[in-house]
Amino acid sequence: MERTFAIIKPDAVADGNAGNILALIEKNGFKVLALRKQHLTRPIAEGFYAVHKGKGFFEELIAFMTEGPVILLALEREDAVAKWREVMGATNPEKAEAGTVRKLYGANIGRNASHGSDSQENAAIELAWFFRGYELN
Ligand code: RTP
Ligand code: MG
Repeated sequence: MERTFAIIKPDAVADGNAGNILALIEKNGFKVLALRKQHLTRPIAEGFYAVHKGKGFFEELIAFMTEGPVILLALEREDAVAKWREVMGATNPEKAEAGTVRKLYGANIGRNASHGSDSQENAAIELAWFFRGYELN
């Protein structure tokens, strides 16, 4: 079994799409190990997205991720990292496959409804950034 880290981003939470996204997560065979609603502060969001610091979209990304509450998720499944990125679809909703989270609920490349770790290594780092070990069971 593999774990990944997911975020239902502020746009999707504000639009009332969190339940639909959770249903899609369960329909695709993920076990929700941990779940928490949280309004990210700037230091937490900047730490989480530190890899993007210096890029043109960084400020816009931090403003977006801190504009309202998100839902943080620890997910488990076989091949969880790749499978969750498949269920989310491409970063740009316009390029995402039909039926994916971003196609269904994303507005544009910035406001794209969800996050997913891009490797097993980053999944472990991101899970540890947001959850305590005892929460992951
Ligand atoms: P994520 O990390 O959120 O799962 O998304 P990703 O791997 O598909 O995309 P990544 O390149 O890591 O970008 C992180 C997030 O930054 C925003 N973004 N905006 N305006 C832009 O050109 C732009 N590019 C990226 C998106 O919210 C993206 O998910
Ligand atoms: Mg990424």
